[in-house]
Amino acid sequence: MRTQVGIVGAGPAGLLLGHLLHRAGIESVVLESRSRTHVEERIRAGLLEQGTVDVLTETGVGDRLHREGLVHEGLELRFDGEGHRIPLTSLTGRRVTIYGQQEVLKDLIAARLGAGAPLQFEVEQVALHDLESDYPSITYVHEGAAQTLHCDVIAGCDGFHGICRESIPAGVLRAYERVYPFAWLGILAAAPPASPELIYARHERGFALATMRSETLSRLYLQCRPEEDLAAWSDDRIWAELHARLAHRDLGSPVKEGKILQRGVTAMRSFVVEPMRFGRLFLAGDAAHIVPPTGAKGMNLAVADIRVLAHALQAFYRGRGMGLLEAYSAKALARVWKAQRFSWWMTSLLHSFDGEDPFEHKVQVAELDYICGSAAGAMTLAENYVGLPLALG
Ligand code: RFL
Ligand code: PHB
Repeated sequence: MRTQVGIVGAGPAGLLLGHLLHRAGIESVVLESRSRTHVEERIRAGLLEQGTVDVLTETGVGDRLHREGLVHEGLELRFDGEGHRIPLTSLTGRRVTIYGQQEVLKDLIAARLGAGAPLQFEVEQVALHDLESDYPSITYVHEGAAQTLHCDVIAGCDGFHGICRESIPAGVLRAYERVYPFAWLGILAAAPPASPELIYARHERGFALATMRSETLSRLYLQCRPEEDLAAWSDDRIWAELHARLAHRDLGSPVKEGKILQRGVTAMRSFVVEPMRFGRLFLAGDAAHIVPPTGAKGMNLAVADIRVLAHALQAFYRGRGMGLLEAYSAKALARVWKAQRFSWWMTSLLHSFDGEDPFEHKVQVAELDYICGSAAGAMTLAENYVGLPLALG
């Protein structure tokens, strides 16, 4: 088999790349190791920057997102028992939208299969070859048959645990990493949101976040230990902890209880590899970088990488040479590092580290107070949260 671009992974990065290339008349094959049901039901990110919404809308996959997504113009920071609103839209002119990552994936999968473009689920033993030549290839097994896919370029969109990054010889990449001494316990509950806007709470007992998926579905997170045993968390314990951490001093807890539909623990890590390229292999999204979820940047960064990569691939196929592909890694990394910085900063601002150090607590609260009390402080948070501009160049 032959195609122009071989795409490994059908997450937001791989599926969006396939979609943008298809619209530009460039052929691709998307290979995914999991089943379609698994990909469409895996609950992960939920908050889309305006730039992410814009690219989905402009390329014809935004209809359901506009019908079902919840548009937000602000968020709340809660600390020392009080709430402070950051008016994102009046500060930046931009808005964010709550729409589950798996819903974005359903829309992209439907568009791709509707267009008859190749997307294979449940592929096994994926391996990359001849990355330093002009004729790279991907071998894999699908429905019991061994396959070879010859391509011009390979896009490594297979997430943090994928094989693409690992296929690059030792010594080529430099990795930068920070592992945090905590994790998030997340639940999805059949309950109305705690509040119409997200609440990010800093509390002595640990961070908590109240977000949502719809008017009747809440998504709630609690800071916990990295090795946390879910079995130790009864429903009652989860709700009690959410009430305690999200409570307002005078108004009490805004959290509304409901049946817990799903629960899980997510490790927290910052990770970047440089460069995001080896020969004809280009890494994008979580395959190249991970952020802690506090800044809601992971999926949005994957989308931004893909916009840069798709633009460079179009230039390549229009006969403009390798110039923009050569520049891809540096261009993507400039934005990646700003999102890394923001995610690390939001994480440091809102979590408790190593029990409760009273000095650290005071400094965190002073910084939160500054952000909420100063136009410059609020703007710093707002412009990063809604997403920094992306120039394709
Ligand atoms: P993905 O989504 O991990 O997709 C990679 C795909 O590749 C497949 N795969 C392979 N396919 C073929 N061959 C192989 N050898 C393969 N190995 C793996 C996998 O099955 C998968 O389908 O990476 P991608 O596309 O780069 O997208 C990244 C995002 O998924 C991720 O950054 C976000 O989910 C992070 N994230 C958030 N991001 C946001 O922008 N906003 C948020 O509000 C937000 N909240 C979150 C999050 C992540 C979370 N978790 C669970 C990690 C909240 C949580 C709790
Ligand atoms: C979510 O809705 O799942 C979500 C929102 C904001 C975050 C992280 C997760 O910072």
